[in-house]
Amino acid sequence: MPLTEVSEEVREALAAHRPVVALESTIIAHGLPRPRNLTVALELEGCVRSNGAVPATIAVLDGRVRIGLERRQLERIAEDEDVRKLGRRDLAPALAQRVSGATTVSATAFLAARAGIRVFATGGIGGVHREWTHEQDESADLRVLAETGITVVCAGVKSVLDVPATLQRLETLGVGVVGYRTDRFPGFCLTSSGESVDWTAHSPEEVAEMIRAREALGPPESALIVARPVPESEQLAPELHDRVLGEALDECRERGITGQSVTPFLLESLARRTGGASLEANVAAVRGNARLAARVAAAL
Ligand code: PSU
Ligand code: MN
Repeated sequence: MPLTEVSEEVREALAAHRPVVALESTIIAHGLPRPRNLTVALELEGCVRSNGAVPATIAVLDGRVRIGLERRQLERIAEDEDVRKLGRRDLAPALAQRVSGATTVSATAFLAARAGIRVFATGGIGGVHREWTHEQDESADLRVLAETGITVVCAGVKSVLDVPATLQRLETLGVGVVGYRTDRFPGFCLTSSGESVDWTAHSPEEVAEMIRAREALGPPESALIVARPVPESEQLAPELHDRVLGEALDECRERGITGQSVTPFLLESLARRTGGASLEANVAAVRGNARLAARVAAAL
């Protein structure tokens, strides 16, 4: 892969078929406030390591794709305000213009799969935004997950989205959805979105068995979502969530926020309106996902 640099640690792990877990960087640069974001980024890598896998945080630095970041590279992503948000379609212009950017789920899943990484952990994936009948906004994450044979461990889709519509899209796109120890689809910073899932896995080994079965059917053409709920003790209080979400959506509309800024704005607005409680639930969810992803990768 030209223009791509895989860290020595990740390269060696992949060559030796040792477990590797991809981590995205948009959540660090645009999803969490500074300076907490750097602490979380380091913590996530620690969660992956202590559960038996090598973390591969992915980003674009000075026009080169980096798979596996060193400490100072992670610091740049967390601290530099000029770091752009890069979806799958932004990769080529970003490389050509030698810029630095954090990769979203769509860009990370694409780059991870190309590098031979089979498991990826994040918070909540993107999806179909509420009021999509008026304003078309569907995350590029969905299209890429429809075309990328990777397993994504997440806490469902972000609760600011239209969850039923997103689940419908995932079905149409052929993306597998499995609840982890639950028959409810998780709600990102909420334990449950209220929607149900058709399949449940009860252990990392069982998830690994599903991945092997997928691969036995031929190279997987679409992603498998392993949806792990944040435990009730760590979730955002649902009444509080429902109360402030409407306000956050109104604020987004009133301020005319559109495109790539919508999701970071809504996450920030929710955190502000819940006194940081949504942020804590978000961090708890990602941490748990990183741990589970490492165990799944190790079981493979
Ligand atoms: N999960 C989080 N926080 C985030 C994201 C996921 O807990 O900030 C990011 C991911 O990078 C995801 C992106 O791909 O939000 C979705 O952005 P959009 O809706 O603009 O596609
Ligand atoms: Mn969007």
